[in-house]
Amino acid sequence: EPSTVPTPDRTLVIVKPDGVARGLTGEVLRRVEAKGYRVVRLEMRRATPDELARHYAEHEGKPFYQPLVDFMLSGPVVLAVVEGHGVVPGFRSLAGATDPTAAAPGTIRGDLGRDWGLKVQQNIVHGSDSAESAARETAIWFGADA
Ligand code: RTP
Ligand code: MG
Repeated sequence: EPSTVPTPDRTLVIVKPDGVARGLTGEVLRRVEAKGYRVVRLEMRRATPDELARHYAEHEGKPFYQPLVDFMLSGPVVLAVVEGHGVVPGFRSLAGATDPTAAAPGTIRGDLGRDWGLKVQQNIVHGSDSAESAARETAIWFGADA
């Protein structure tokens, strides 16, 4: 990032339990760094039910909500704060469509994901959908000072 950019944008990336279990953490971070974005915080741990209730509050009541929470509790996740101008839509482009069957080849989900016939789409990564979501989610996972 050129030092003339005063406040680079930030997004919250999560390598979901399927991505971690399949050994794709390095591949996801490689794509993020190869694109030119910078990983500024990185942590592997298990999510808690409280963190997931807050993170996925917008989906509460939807049919995939409980399967989604159970999936996200099924193993460790890797949390990354990623920085760079335009990184919020930029990482969404790298990730590809939510449904890995529909996601274009060249994207993380399109290249590495598939339909496993489960109640919830296991699609390797999460990326914040707006700057406001990124700030909210970063505070959930890393605290207000992140
Ligand atoms: P994400 O939040 O994980 O970056 O993905 P997204 O914006 O593309 O998708 P969103 O609509 O926010 O949904 C959150 C996650 O829920 C799972 N999902 N499964 N019908 C289904 O099986 C279904 N719909 C959503 C996916 O893991 C999705 O990423
Ligand atoms: Mg989303």
